[in-house]
Amino acid sequence: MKCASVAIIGRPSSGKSTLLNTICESKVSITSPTPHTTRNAIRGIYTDSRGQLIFTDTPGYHLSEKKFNRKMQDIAVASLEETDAVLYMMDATRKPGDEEDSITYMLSGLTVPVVCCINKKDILSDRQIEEAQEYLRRSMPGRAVLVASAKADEGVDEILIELFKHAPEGELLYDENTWTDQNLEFRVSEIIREKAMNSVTAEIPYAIMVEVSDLEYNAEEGKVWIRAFITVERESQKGIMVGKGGENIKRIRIAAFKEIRKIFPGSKLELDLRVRVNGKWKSNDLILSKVFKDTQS
Ligand SMILES: Nc1nc2c(ncn2[C@@H]2O[C@H](COP(=O)(O)OP(=O)(O)OP(=O)(O)O)[C@@H](O)[C@H]2O)c(=O)[nH]1
Ligand SMILES: [Mg+2]
Repeated sequence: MKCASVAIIGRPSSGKSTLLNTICESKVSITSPTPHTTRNAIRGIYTDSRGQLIFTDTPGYHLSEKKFNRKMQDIAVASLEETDAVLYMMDATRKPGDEEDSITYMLSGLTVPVVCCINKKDILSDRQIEEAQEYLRRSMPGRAVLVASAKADEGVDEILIELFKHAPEGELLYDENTWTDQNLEFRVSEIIREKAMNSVTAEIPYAIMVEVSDLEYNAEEGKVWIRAFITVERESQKGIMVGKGGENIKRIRIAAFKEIRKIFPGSKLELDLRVRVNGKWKSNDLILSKVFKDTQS
């Protein structure tokens, strides 16, 4: 049997979470067109007859002059060296710029195997694919370069084949039916955050946090009661989130309800969802600071 930990790295919106969901055939990590959707290190587990791959989906890597983020980059490099392999996702619909250069520079110095994947094949022209391949051959010499569509599930088997090639022999770390290690509260809050993010545009998605304040699950009686808060930074954002006559929050609730119910099959679900304003919170930075620590634990 083989068993490997794999960190998924790439710029915001390159499709890291989409790929993880396709591989695990489940909603492990939420997705949206807004960059910086993923805010925590999310683990997704894939098992088949070859063995187990334990993926960590990470927040999109972005370049910043801030000292804090440079420090984060150092932490990132150190934690990547502790994984068995790195899967680097590149979105070739965007031309590689400083950000891509900075990632490839960081990855090319790693001693662990790095598998490069040009994603979004379904919407790439042949020319875009060739340019991305050429870029990766130059900046990541000697590394495997694959082309895939995480969304359309094309070329994903080839990614698994390549990763298993690099995986060391070892016993399975998780039960073969396990596909995530997230607790119930976290899974519920992420589903609500995805529906909330996808219901609004512009700047608001960055202001959204979700907190599950109560979750009572009585498996014997087949009942689940959940109270959750969508927290935004300003009154005006609250107005948009709630919508005219409560229309938007109703839509979020219905979409979240459908998905949360799947976590508790056969149980009656009550979902109490509210919006509140809770001052300004430092969106990505604070949470990012925990990410790579989590990856290592
Ligand atoms: N056409 C197409 N779109 C894709 C593909 N993979 C992802 N997307 C879309 O790209 C957007 C970003 O996808 P995510 O999976 O959230 O990207 P991410 O890399 O996890 O982004 P962050 O968490 O913000 O770093 C979403 O709208 C996806 O539907 C793909 O293979 N083809
Ligand atoms: Mg993501």
